[in-house]
Amino acid sequence: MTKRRLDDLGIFGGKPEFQEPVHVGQLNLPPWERFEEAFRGIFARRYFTNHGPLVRELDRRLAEYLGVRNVVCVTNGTVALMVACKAMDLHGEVIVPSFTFPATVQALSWAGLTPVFCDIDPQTHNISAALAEPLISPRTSAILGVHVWGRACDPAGLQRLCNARGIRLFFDAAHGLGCEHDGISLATWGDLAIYSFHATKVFSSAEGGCLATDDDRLAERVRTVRNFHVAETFDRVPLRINGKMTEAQAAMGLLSLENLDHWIRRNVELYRRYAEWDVKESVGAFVDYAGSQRSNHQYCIFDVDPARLGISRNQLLAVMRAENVLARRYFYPGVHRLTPYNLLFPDADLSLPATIAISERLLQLPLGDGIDLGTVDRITAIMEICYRHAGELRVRMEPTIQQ
Ligand code: T4K
Repeated sequence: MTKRRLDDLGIFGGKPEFQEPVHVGQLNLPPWERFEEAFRGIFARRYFTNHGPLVRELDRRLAEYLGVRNVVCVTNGTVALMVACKAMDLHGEVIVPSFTFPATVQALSWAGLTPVFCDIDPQTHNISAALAEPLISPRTSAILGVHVWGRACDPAGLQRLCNARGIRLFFDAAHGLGCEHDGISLATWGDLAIYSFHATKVFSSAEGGCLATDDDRLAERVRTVRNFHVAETFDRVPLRINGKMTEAQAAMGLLSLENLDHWIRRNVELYRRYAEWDVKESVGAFVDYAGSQRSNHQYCIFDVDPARLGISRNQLLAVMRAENVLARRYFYPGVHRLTPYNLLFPDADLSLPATIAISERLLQLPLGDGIDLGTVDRITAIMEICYRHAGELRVRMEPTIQQ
């Protein structure tokens, strides 16, 4: 039964709206029969890894889908970033947002590079050329832009800046498979882009990722760094790693690609349902994917402004958790506030005001094939109770959860 009053809410002792947890991740599943068939093939061939036929097919099919000359599949998105840094021979400092998943910055640390945190534009949630330019120093070797939520991270502006200053540009497009900017795939900007195929992404190989580039020579270096195997040798490559994707991952990835358009359409449908509620109630908290973007709509983001919604993001989160809706606070509190970066850069807060403000406001709500329109209606019904009874809710939640 739909909840109507504050006392119906789980946080005040009501029965949770959902018996099973409702997750933020996409967790999309290809048809079981097709998966079984693919695995029968792997068993029959007894060929499990080391650039098998399915991985090579996925490389090819993704290159076609993304409109780039080369795709190199790897174990996951984090390894893709680590491989990228070594293949590009980066050194010294790399300018990077703090408003990102920690893996973006940790990959730089693994590669022996120093992150220089750049603030974001509060509208786009991304860094821009204007924000990055003052951070360039003689030690800067690259800018690593992140296409947060799959929204393009000022690619043309950053490209102009990097060309002018003679530094490399690469992108973390972990969220961006299926996204375009001005009709162009995000894969084609910069020297290369990396993607994540984690289970929570719209395109999944359970774990997985890839590097995409139009630069054939860079692609060869990527292939070499990705593989500790000595059969492929090239000139000076700093360090190698085992980042090879398995055949099992590739099987899942190939089936995901077949279903990708369907899953994106599904996300759009669910996203619109959230948005309809947002517009009807004039909450204005919904972060849209308008303009020149084509988006995979993989993240449903509410910008919780307490002045409009009446309660804070953390209060809404606590209400959702009590209903078994496992909403998430990506990317709280900003990587620069996490150890070891808070110890290395104790004054970073001063130069990252938008990062801090945005990280304290956003809440990601469930999307993906595992939920339906009815689930969205039940979630927005909970939000509606919060919105309509915000004053009383604030008082009753004190002093447990404030900010
Ligand atoms: N760059 C950026 C900008 C990224 O966002 C990421 C990863 C990366 C780089 C690195 O890419 P990878 O190395 O991961 O390929 C999740 C994902 O693990 C991570 O891939 C993603 N970004 C990040 C935004 O979200 P967590 O720690 O928040 O996820 P987790 O495990 O808590 O799962 C989310 C929800 O899904 C939970 O409610 C549990 C549920 N779940 C999860 C998995 C894995 C399931 O129900 N089944 C599952 O199999 O990081």
